[in-house]
Amino acid sequence: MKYFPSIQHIKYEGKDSNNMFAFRHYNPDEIVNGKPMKENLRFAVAYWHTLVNDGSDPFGGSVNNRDWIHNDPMETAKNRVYANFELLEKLGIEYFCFHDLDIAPTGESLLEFHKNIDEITDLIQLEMKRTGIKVLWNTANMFTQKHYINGAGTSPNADVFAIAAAQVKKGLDICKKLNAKNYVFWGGREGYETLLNTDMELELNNLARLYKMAISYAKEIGHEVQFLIEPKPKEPSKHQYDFDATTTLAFLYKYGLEKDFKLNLEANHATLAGHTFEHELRVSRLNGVLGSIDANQGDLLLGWDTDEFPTDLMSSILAMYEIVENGGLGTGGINFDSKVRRSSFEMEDLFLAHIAGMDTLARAYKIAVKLKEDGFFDNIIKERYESYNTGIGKDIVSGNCDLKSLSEYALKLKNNDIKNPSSHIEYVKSKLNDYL
Ligand code: XUL
Ligand code: CO
Repeated sequence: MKYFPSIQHIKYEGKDSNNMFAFRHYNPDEIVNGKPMKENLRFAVAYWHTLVNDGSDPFGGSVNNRDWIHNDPMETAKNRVYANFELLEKLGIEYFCFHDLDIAPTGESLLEFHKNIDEITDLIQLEMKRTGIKVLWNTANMFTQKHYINGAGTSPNADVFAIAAAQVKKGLDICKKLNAKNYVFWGGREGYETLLNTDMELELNNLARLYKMAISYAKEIGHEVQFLIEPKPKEPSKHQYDFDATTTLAFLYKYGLEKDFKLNLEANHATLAGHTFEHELRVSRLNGVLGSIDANQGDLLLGWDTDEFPTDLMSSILAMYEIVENGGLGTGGINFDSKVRRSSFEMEDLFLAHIAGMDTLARAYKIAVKLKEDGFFDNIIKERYESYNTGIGKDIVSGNCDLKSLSEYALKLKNNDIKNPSSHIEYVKSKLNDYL
């Protein structure tokens, strides 16, 4: 069965096209920065938002028209597989990402869940073979089911820790079966409601134990995989342990895991943590852990994760600039952890939303490359820090100074000798706008 019979393969038609079902900026084969755009961007569809989400919110039920829904949950799961591959093929997207719970019904027990996963991943494997489409990453959903009420790896209940471990084991088996190069941990309930009843030390030690078990199991089954942690400060937990990139890095260093993990950064999670997306990407890049990204945007007037398709060009440019500076994302890519708005409930909106996101990021990527080629930020930064290239500045950065020698130098200075040039920040922002 075809789920999108009226939609053909989406083509690049250029910026003047009025065809809603065409790319105006994303040309998959265009060579930019030495590579085709599809390789620079490595777009991926998020199974949970695109195939599973029904448009419900805390105030109203399902609204999305989705022809793949069937009375039998296993039939729905199979239909979704076909819909997924049809959508990706028509959009020309080569990757997708999923949680175990997205692809198969949980049934009455973990055993039944695993059987369902086996059946569905057999089907996925066939479709992957037919189309050449790949899995960017998979993950275990350890937050939806009732037993995860107090977390998974950080649950106070040891049985729950064991169930989480079993889900991660199965997740890595699927990862190997479908040859995914990345495996993600997003711990939505790995956090706490109140410190009054929380053994933070045990919970964090246990989380590290779970991660270490995952590393050794991947080795045991001989699957080379990049582990990724996805930081988020809150929601559903009041406080989530992987709050942001910096907090997650401190955790990784404390437990000696910094070589085994990179980060999967999400735009809306950054803003919930009070950061810009580019801040999270910069921190990760400078620490060598920029692994992959979940592309979306939030609404800064709202305090929750709205997971909107990215359409804000300026913020996308600043994010793409970090990827350019990072020399790409390695085995990672750009996953649309984005959902259509509740009022965009038609099947075809899934196409329009992905096209909007892909066009925005393609445009942003090309501008980011131009900014790099022009030395736009490089020149500003070079000039701003030039006092470290000569004299006392050079001595400081080459490690030739101590407090005594610097004090001797400083005591000879008069206040008027200290020259701080203006940053002309308004001019810089206005010049940056010229790139839009
Ligand atoms: C939730 C979120 C997750 C992760 C994967 O905010 O971003 O969907 O991307 O578990
Ligand atoms: Co995400």
